[in-house]
Amino acid sequence: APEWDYRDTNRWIADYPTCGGAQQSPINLDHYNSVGSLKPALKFRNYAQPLAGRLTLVNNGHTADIMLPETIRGPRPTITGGLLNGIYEAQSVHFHWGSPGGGRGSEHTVNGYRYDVEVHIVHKNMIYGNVQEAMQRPDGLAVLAIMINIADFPQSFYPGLNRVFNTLPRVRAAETNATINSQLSLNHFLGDVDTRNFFAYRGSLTTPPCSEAVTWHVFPRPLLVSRDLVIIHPHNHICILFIFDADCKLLRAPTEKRRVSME
Ligand code: BO1
Ligand code: ZN
Repeated sequence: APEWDYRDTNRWIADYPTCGGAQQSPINLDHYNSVGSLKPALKFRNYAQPLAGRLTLVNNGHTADIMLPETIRGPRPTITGGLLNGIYEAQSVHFHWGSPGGGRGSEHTVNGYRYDVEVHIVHKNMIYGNVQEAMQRPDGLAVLAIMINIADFPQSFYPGLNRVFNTLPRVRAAETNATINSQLSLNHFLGDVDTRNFFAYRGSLTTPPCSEAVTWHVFPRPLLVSRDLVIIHPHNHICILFIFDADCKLLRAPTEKRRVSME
């Protein structure tokens, strides 16, 4: 059995005391309770760099995770700016989504609104040696959250996201892997999201150990993708799918809300 799951998130605190902390993510990002402040734009370096010949999509029992290989040819993709001090290197990409009939799947909400899918690009502060070490530091990690909604009339086509979603059926079972045989760059996960518009706040990992080590940048303007892009796993009862319930929301109440607008 996995060490934790989404069915009883109230138990997280018992096994991971940090999940009861005061700066827990996700939160509802509320314009009304946010503070607008001028911040430098987020800067993306090497986001167009091909990640590798092939990428491995892993069902780790909680999510579908893409670890970026250590042996990336060329320099590592990084981000700076926004609420960040320093340079943060991309480590992994994963997804949060809902179950059919079970509601939408984003973790963060904006003015109480939940999106269909939330993509997380996890970055590590360059000054720390690895993710485990960075997780112990308040400035250790930076996660970008890209929202996706299913739309009947999508505005754009996202071939990179398409290839990832098309691979999901091959990792239905926990602890299985599949190879994505195409050249992807991190730009494929950003799509054409408006990165000038973001909420930024200091919070935590959204799952155990819930370390309060994450500076979040959440882009509220969703990518619109076509239904057939994501409904390729119609009766998925595997553990990588989850729904947030009321208890979960209560448990992980908002603690800090700050809106940073670049406009
Ligand atoms: S999230 O972005 O807040 N949903 C999030 C939640 C948990 C993790 C990462 C991001 N966990 C950590 C694992 C590490 C792993 C790292 C990078 O993810 O605890 O073992 O190296 O994927
Ligand atoms: Zn996540």
